[in-house]
Amino acid sequence: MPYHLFKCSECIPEREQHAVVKGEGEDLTSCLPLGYLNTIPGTISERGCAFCGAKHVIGTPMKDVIHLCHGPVGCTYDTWQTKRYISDDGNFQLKYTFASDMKEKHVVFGAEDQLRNSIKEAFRAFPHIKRMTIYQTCASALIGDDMNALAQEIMDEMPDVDIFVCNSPGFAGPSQSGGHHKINIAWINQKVGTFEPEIKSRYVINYVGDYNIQGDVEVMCDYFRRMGIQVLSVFTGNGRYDDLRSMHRAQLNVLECARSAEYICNELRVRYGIPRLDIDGFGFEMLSESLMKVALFFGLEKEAQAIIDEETARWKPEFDWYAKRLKGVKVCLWPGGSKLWHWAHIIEKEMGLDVVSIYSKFGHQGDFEKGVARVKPGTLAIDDPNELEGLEAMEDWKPDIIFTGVRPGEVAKKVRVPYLNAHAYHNGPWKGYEGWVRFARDIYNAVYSPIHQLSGIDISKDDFPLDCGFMTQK
Ligand code: CFM
Repeated sequence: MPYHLFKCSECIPEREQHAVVKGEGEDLTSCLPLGYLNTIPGTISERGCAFCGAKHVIGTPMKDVIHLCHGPVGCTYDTWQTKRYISDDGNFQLKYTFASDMKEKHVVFGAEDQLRNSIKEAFRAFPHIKRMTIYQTCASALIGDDMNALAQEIMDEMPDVDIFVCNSPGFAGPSQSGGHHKINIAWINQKVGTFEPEIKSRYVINYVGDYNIQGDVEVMCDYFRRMGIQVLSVFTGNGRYDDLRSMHRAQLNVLECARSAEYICNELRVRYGIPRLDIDGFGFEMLSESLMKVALFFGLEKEAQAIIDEETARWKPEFDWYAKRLKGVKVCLWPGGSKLWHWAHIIEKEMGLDVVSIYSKFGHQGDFEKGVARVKPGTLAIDDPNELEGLEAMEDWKPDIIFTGVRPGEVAKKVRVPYLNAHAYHNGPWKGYEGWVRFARDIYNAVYSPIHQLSGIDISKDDFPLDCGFMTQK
């Protein structure tokens, strides 16, 4: 058995089936870690909750919308500074957060009046915004406030506003992934088909599962537009609420993050017959193949080839400069979900990095299947890791850098392993040809920065060496 039990988790033996080391000639059936199960009591999970997956990952990137939490004000925490899904209309959705501000008395006596007042107050405060999403939280779900009825009441009273209700409390799944599912289905049930768009091209797509982290969506949509394609809606980065109501009118769903948004694509296929095409915006080769796949669907191969040639010529030389200097750098690829397989082999193939470990906080077994298939023997794969396991893995697998989130990243810094923010990026966007250069540059800067060596020196000591001997720039 290739399972790996961390020393620090010996007291939680169930953890053993959540980590594997890929063996020589292992086939996937015997070396997949378990995934998408409830976190084992006693292990301190790094996962988010189902509310977070619905609101903070998928809901809030929608731009022209008041996003209101029906719950305690603390549930609104993720906002400007913690999320980086920018929009081109002044970042309204990041700058302002709204909550009905439930208190103990509301838990006892109900919070529907409080919510009604909050909705009206928010629309009054921002009269130019006519769209709203309301998110259920654990507190409001437990007391059973009927948010759908209330939203309908307000829409009847204010005919120019439209409200979407997302019932995905924190406990509605083992992780944020449960919330992705809930909001996908809620959106297609409540909103798709309720708005008719203006069709301006013979080629019309929805671009799905991209949340515009530091501008990813802008980069990708620029390629589509240059091919003559109309991007009817983006689910949901920099997306407009009414555009997303008209998703049923696209000819093709182009899906980037399958982990978080395959559900709505599958439903659009079943209900409206719109095919789903999975693509990949990371890496020169995968991006070029993706653009060509979209082009083949519409017969736009010439247009796609022109973009591929132009962008490759423009960005490849700079990329190569970094790739040469990244060869053999050992990486722990520790994101939340799909980046585990989006990046695993392409950073090895194109940048020469050496992936020694992959993990996912909430990936399903299908994600591990794709991830483990793409790494070499000897690689450690972990599902839903805890902080101590991360530390032990760094000690045993000795990465030069880890790609992960802020919390595990701060832990890595303490043991002087540089980290890059795989979620929000350092200097993104990282998608697209230009983005791939930015990613390589960020890795280069992290790996070759002397700061991690310098931080180990005790400057209070008399024998503090003036020549610190840190890695010199190549
Ligand atoms: Fe998809 Fe995402 Fe990801 Fe994800 Fe996320 Fe994210 Fe992520 Mo952070 S939707 S699965 S829930 S690509 S927020 S934009 S970076 S963990 S790997």
